[in-house]
Amino acid sequence: MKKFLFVALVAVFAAFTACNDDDKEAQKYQVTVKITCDEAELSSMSSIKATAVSESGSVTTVDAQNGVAILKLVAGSYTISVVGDAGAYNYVGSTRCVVAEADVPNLKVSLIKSKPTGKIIFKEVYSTGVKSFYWTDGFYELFNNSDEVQYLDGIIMGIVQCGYGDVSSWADDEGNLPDYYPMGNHTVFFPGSGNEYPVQPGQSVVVATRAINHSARELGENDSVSPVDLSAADWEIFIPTSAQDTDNPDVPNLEVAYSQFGFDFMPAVSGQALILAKLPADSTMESFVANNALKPEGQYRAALCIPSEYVIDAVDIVYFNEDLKKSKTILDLDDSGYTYYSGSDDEWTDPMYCGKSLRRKCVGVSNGRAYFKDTNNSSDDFILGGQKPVVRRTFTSAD
Ligand SMILES: [Ca+2]
Ligand SMILES: [Ca+2]
Repeated sequence: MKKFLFVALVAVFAAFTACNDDDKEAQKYQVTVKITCDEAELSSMSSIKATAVSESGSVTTVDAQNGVAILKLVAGSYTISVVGDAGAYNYVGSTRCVVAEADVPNLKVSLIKSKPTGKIIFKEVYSTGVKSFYWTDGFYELFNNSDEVQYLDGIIMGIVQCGYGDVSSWADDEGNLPDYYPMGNHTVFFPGSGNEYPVQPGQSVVVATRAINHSARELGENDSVSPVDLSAADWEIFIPTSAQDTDNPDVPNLEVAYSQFGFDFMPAVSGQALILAKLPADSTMESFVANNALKPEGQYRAALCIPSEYVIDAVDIVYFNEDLKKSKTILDLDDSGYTYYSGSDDEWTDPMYCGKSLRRKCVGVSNGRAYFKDTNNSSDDFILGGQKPVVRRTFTSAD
């Protein structure tokens, strides 16, 4: 029954999308977004953009004038995110909106100051795996998007617990997320005492779940070729307590900060949010973990809960369930939008084992060096739906 409902819903969305493309007369309704924040802050922003992402993934972006953005949208459910550009900072906010065949005259979005533009950021991530049930070919490419040398030492990478389409069990009764991120599976980090592992401006490092040539694996009857060779990765995630994990001795290993469960580093193959955080200068990893491993009432087991204040980059890769429900797990100040994998280029289908990656948009190339979009709004910063993964993808111009 659930399967039938899912197929029917996809068919409805497909018809809906086709109708929009073909019929220019499709009825649109006016959504008036009223942006609230401090007057002085408002005047510090050079531009404010409002972006609506529909349930089927179509994106509409408009500029706001005098704190008001007017979107023209067909009936449906949307996530509206607003980003104000104030140079080193952005101001961000988001809300949900249902357009039910009527104008929405007064949708309020209040803005908060987001994190500064990231220095070390996710450039490309790949964790969907390929058929059949092969998921150890994941990789995470991190990039120095700044103009100064940055250090990997003490940078933590982790997977945020989600509700698999429903609201996270860590949210309160109103659905509000806590100001920390509960980590699932394994949380890993770069070793080093502070400045042992530099990354030059415009350079990236590739972290492999397993640093082998996945495209050379022997295929069974229903298997697909993995799109990636990770034998020359810069770093490898090796879980010493896992009987199944393998260690390429030529590729240095990240260390494990905290383990909950799992054979290896494994975000859900349908998508799960990722964060990068920086160990505070006055902590060791042992003391940080001891102070932040929490088991609030109602939780099945303890988790490493990383306070948002230490997060340096986050991408809210949402997990859709069969009824196309989804729920953000990242706070607006770290990522006011969301992105997702899709198994199909036309409309959303479950991406598990589809062999696609998510990558950030390139905003320009200067003297051969690429710069990537980082407005803390992954609906706008990433290519939605994904594409074929490329390790160390090169750019000659902006997207
Ligand atoms: Ca591994
Ligand atoms: Ca290794």
